[in-house]
Amino acid sequence: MHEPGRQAEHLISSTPPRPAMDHQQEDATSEKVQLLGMWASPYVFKVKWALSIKGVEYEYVEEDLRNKSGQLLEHNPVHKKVPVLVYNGKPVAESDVIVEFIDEAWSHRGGRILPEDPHERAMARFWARFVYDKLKPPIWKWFTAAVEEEQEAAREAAVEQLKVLEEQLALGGKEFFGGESVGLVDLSLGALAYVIPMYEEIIGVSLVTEDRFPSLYAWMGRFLAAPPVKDHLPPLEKLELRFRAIREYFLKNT
Ligand SMILES: N[C@@H](CCC(=O)N[C@@H](CS)C(=O)NCC(=O)O)C(=O)O
Repeated sequence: MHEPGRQAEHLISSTPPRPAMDHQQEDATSEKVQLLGMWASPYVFKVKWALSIKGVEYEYVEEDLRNKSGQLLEHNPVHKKVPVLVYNGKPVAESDVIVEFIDEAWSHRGGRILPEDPHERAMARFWARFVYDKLKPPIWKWFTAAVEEEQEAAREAAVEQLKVLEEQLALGGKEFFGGESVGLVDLSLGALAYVIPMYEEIIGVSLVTEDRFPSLYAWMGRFLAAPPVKDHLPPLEKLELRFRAIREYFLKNT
């Protein structure tokens, strides 16, 4: 029998581990880090890139989301979704929460994911949310719309939000939203660097072109080539097949 209240309490009240790098000497053998994920999930990749920035070793556990494991249900009883990071048996769920946990738990190792300055940190969180709240919905709508007018309206809506992001990146004048290296906003936007070209290919319409969005276009290439990212990408051909199937499904069923 599930006891959602008790399980949620377990998730919320778990004592957070000491920052891993509080120890004078790192004892990697005393740390056990597991990541429950799914090969195509952009949320999981966000966490993989964050772990890569910090150089954290971990065991990756692939979940079958149609037949979720007892471990996933136990560790994320509220949402029952991946990713879940399990640090010495203690679970952390929700990718944004996990990324911040990683930045804090291994604060003295690897690059910073969130800026040190509180205002800059707030701004990074703001733009990371912008990506989820304002940018991803019209892009997904553009990809899945079956009716041409709806698809065009979604494309225009996505272009408006992309303009905002383009301006923001150009204003910063840096390689990444996080400055000279990949940070929170880059991680949140990250999967779009390979997803948008796939959508463009499948639909046969371009969205982020070099002439329309020069800064974003250059960022996409830089992000995919960045050291914490380039060796941790999903199998792109398999992913494209999956997206083709998803688009077929929406075309048939809407
Ligand atoms: N807000 C969550 C979203 C995670 C999410 O949607 N995960 C999907 C895979 S991409 C999942 O586990 N879906 C299983 C389900 O909905 O049952 C996060 O940021 O971690």
